[in-house]
Amino acid sequence: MTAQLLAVRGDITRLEVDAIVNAANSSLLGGGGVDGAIHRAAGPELLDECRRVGGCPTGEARLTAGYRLPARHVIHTVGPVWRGGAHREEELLAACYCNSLALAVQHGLHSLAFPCISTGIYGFPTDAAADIAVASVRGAVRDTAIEQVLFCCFSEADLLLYRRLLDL
Ligand code: AR6
Repeated sequence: MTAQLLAVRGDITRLEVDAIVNAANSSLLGGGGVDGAIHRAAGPELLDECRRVGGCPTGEARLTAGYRLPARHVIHTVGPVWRGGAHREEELLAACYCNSLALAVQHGLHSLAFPCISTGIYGFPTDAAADIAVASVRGAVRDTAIEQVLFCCFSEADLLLYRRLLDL
């Protein structure tokens, strides 16, 4: 079966999917942006579990429960900080999408939602990031049990970028 890839606009903490992906930092101890929103909505139990996980290197992903979120799980991944493009930023961003999906597959999940990883505080150019996100997800869902992937855009500009890439 081919997975459905969709772009939606809104707050990722409201989505009822098997897992939402968090654009975290390598401490996994919370921060601003989408990370802050996810921790606020999930409640303090999420931070307790993240402390036990003990961090995550850039490009990798870790799974926790979703606690008070409508999503059953959170997949925390750490995007690269944009430093001009010559520091493996593209490869590391692609790894975030691929490793998050691989973790979802390992845990038997079927639906997940991604924010636009690295494009806020970490400064990755939004159009290049969207190209990488869509290409990585298209490749990684092939021959898996993943049924639906939502690209959750916070801005109208991001929504338009993803809609164009997904031919919606
Ligand atoms: N739902 C969906 N998307 C959101 C939400 C939300 N509730 N809030 C923000 N966004 P950012 P990064 C969008 O900065 O660039 C944290 O402090 C936002 O508009 O959250 O990967 C971490 O702890 C943007 O499009 O993540 C790290 O230190 C996208 O989410 C650092 O920020 C990502 O922006 C990670 O920076």
